[in-house]
Amino acid sequence: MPRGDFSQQHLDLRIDGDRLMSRINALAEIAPIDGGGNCRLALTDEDKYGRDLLVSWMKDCNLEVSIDAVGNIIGIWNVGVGAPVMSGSHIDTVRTGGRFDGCYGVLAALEVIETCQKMGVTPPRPLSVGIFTDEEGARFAPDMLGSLVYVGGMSLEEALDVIAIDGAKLGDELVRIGYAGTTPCPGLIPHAFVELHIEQGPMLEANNVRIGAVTSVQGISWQEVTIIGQSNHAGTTPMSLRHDPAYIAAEITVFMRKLAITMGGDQVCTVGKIDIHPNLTNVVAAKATLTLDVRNTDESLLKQAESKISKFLIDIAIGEGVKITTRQLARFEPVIFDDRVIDCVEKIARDQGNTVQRMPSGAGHDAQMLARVCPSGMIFVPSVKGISHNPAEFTETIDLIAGANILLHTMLSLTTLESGDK
Ligand code: HGY
Ligand code: MN
Ligand code: MN
Repeated sequence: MPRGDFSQQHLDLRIDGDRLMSRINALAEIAPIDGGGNCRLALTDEDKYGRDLLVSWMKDCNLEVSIDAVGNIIGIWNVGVGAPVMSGSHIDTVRTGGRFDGCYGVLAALEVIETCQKMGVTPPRPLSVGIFTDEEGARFAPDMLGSLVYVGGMSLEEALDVIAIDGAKLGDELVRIGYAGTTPCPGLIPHAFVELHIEQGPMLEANNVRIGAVTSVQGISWQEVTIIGQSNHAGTTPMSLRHDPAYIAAEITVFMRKLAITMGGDQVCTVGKIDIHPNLTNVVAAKATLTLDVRNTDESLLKQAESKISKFLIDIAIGEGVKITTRQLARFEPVIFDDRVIDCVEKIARDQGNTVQRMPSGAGHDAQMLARVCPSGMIFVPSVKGISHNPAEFTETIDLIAGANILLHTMLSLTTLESGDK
C-alpha cells in the first residue's frame, strides 16, 4: 500500500448505493431492448443520447468536462496537485448488450467523486472519469479504439478513417453526433488508472467469491475473412462443380470450435458474424465474409492458434477452388496489470469484508490500454450465470455497491501512490 495512504484517513467513507443504482437504471432507459438490456452501438444516435446524459451528470458534479478528438469524454475534479487518478470505462454497447457492461464502471467512478464532494473529502490530487469511445469495437473495429487512441497506440488520423460494419466513417459519425472534440489525442497521462467492471464470465460465481482483483487481460486477435467463390444455381449445379463460400464459412466455423477444444486451456475461438451474398435460398453463394475472434492468455499459444487458422484457410481455398483474403481487425497482446494496484484492490476488498481472488480478464477493457502509460488495474464483480453481451446480463445490487466502495478507496489510495514506488 502507498505510504501515507489517503484512503486510510477516511476508512468509513462509503458511496451512496441508491444514487448509483438510480443512475445505472436511468442510463438503461436510453435505447432499451427486450430483456432489460440496451443497444447503443458506438457513435449512433443512441450512443449520443447516453453521452449527453453522462455529460450533464458530470457537469452537475462540477467536473471540468472535455471531449477529445476521438470523442473520449473526460471529466476532471480539479482538486489537489499533479496528474489525476483516473477511472472510467465505456457506455457504448454491443447490439444485444446488458445494462452493466461498461456503464457500471463509468457511473461508479462518477459516484466516487460525488461521494467525496458530498462528504467533504478532498484528495491530494485530482480525480477523473473517462468515457472511452467505441470500447466494444462492434461497429468500428478494433475494440478499445478510444482508449487506444487516448494512450497513443493508434493515430487519430487512422481512427477517424475507420469504416463501420454499416459503411459509415468514424470521423464523420463523430461530427454527426456532435462529439468531434478539440482536446488533443493522446490525452493527459493519469497518475494511475483503475477500472471497475462486471466479470462477464462464470469464475467468481462458481468460486462463490464477490470481488476479482484482476491481474491481466488475455491477448485478442480479430480478423475478417472474405471468401470469393462462384454463385450458381442451387438446382442445376452438381456438388462436384461448386465453389461455395457459404459451405466454406461453415467449415471454418467448425474448425475454429475444434481448434479451441484441441488446444484447451484458456483458448477461445468465436465466429460471431457471417454475411453471405446474395443470401438467397436458390443461389449458391458468391461471397461470404466472417469474423474470427481468437483469444488466449498466453501470447505464444495465441500465435500458434493464428498460424493453424492461416494454414487451414490456405488449404481449404486450394481444395475448394475459391479465393480467401483476410484483414486484421484487432491484435492486442496479453496485458499484465501493476502489482501495486492489484495489491491495493485485494487489500481494500478484504479490509471491507469481501471475499476476493486474483484472476485474469477474458474480456478486453480500456484499462488494458491505460496500462501502457500508467500503473493500472481492474476490479471485477460477479456476473450472474456468467452471462454478458446479452440483455439478461445481471449483477446483484449488493455486489455492485461493494465493488463501487472498493473503487472509492482504491482511487483514494492511489492518490498517494509514490511515482517511484515499485
Ligand atoms: O471484445 C471485448 O472483449 C470487449 O467486450 N470489447
Ligand atoms: Mn466492457
Ligand atoms: Mn463488452
